[in-house]
Amino acid sequence: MPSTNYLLNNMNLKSASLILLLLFAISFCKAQKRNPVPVIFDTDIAGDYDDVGAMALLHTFADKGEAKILATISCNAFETTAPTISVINTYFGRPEIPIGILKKSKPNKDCPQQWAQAIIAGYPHNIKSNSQAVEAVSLYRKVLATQTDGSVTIISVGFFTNLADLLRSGADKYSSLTGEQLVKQKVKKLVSMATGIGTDGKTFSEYNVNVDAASAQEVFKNWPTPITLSGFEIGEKILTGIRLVNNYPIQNSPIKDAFQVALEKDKNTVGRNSWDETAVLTAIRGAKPYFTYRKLDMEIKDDGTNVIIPGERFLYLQLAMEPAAIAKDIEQLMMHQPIKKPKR
Ligand SMILES: [Ca+2]
Repeated sequence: MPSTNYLLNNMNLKSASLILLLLFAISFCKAQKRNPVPVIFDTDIAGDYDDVGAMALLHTFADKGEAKILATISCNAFETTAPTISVINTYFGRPEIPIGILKKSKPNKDCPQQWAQAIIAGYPHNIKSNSQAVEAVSLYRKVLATQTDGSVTIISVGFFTNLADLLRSGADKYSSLTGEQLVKQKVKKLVSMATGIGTDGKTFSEYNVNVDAASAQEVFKNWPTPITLSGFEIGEKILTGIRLVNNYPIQNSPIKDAFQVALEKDKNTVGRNSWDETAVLTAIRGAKPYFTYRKLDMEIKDDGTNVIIPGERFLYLQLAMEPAAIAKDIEQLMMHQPIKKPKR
């Protein structure tokens, strides 16, 4: 039979080991917890509703402490875009996020399925018209000027109009730097849903690029930070929205309503392609485990066609999992409910 002393010593040893293990676990968890990614989100939200899914993902990541949304900016002059962004920011309890818009007449791409008009009519929002939103480039400059050097991720899921205008901008009251210098100093990376690789393995004409090809040409040539591209063929295969609209416990959600209206209008029973959601997912969580990268370079022709050329300027996503498995995870994030739901 062991002596009392032996038992006490043995217990102390066990307790000490347990405490050490606990301390190790705590420090490991702390090391694992990353700081939220500061993001400026640029969208053409109207012509398609994957932008709605992308905004839902972004706010979900903000609720989880993985993203900090610095500004939400429209690159589409169509009348519903700033109010739509306001509806979604308000729904997720962040009505204070600055909203910008290009103060130009083009690009102007409407909302054929009328989902934007439906959620603007049905949900509270501060920005009632595009004229109430801030001019896009001045908002970019104002926000970037106050951020830590090399910290900001820009997610672009629309046209390159604002980004080209930002590069071309000159000193103003927010910064003495040119737009290109300001981007170089403050931006960590640009993640964009744009371009594609067609059946010839080389060329494609993708909407976000060809709507304003001149701006895309400028950004692809002069943008001074790393660029990640989610090409057309990536999001095309990832279908989401059906589980969302069939999720009965989700009520009074502009995200669900937008998908419901649009899917019905399109007579779509399989789900919408998740182009823009892939850009947000990659920008915040990185490529793994869903995607891998391939390094390549591209040139944008005057008509907006992209052509692969020798070089390694861009990180280009490639699928690393079955699209259905990626869709399941994306849709789960799209079904996240706001933690600060506003009163209706
Ligand atoms: Ca888009």
